Amino acid sequence: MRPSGPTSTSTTPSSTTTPKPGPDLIEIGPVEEQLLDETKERPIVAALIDPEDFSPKRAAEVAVKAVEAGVSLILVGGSTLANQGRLDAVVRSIRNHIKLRPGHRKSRQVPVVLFPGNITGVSRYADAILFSSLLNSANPYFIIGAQALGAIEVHKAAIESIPMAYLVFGNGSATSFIGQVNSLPPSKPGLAVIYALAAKYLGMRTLYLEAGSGAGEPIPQETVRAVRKAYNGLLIVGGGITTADSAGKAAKAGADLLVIGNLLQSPGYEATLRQIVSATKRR
Ligand code: 1GP
Repeated sequence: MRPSGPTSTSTTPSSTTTPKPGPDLIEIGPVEEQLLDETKERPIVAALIDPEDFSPKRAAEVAVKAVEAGVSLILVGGSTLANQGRLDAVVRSIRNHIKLRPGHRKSRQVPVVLFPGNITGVSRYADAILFSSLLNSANPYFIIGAQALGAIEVHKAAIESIPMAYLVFGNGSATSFIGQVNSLPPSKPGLAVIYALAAKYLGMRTLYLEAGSGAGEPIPQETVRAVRKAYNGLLIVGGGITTADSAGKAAKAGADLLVIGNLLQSPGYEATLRQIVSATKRR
């Protein structure tokens, strides 16, 4: 459970119609509110679908199975996504299939949220976007350049934006290569903590600790635990989580949201996903 603090308070919509400087401009939207609410009780799980790896039809099939297995969120994105039309098609297909399942109330509430790796990662069909800054990139483009270029699309699409700090650990992942990352050593918790504190003081309400898709080892428990102590916003952990054991460890260390990507491409992933979801309940 998150330590209590200012980042977990909810906001009330203003009664005036004209936006004014202050908290209204960074209002917590319904998707973020839902995530904060659900993670008050226990950690939750997200299924990550990369449109480069799934056709729109297959993406929807996997998303529906993931919801049946108990995930609370569908993330859509990837490091090398170039085709925005493909992204739109995948997001629409997932949304349509999740919505169209009759009598399945729970699945209707599962939001589809963008997890962009670049300016091509914006789709107006999504419920929200993790509007992230790759804080430990050596290239300012990934810290603020892409965000400035992509912001107008997010504005036009009028989708909910969830401000997020993104930290990438280790070498060898597509994320660290594409993002020109000054990678954090996974077993140096102190270095992760100073970035987590910077994220907190910059007002970023969400922090994602990323080991990289397909990582041999997830972020070590000691590192997640140290970051948890320093940071009271929504803490996301992903990369290399493929078993109930590794999911349970991340949950016990204090992660609020676990992201599962690669596993969704393995035969029999549904059963493992169910075990992962139930392992996160035992913090
Ligand atoms: C990648 O953290 C996510 O951005 C998920 O990683 O594909 O290893 O599950 P995996």
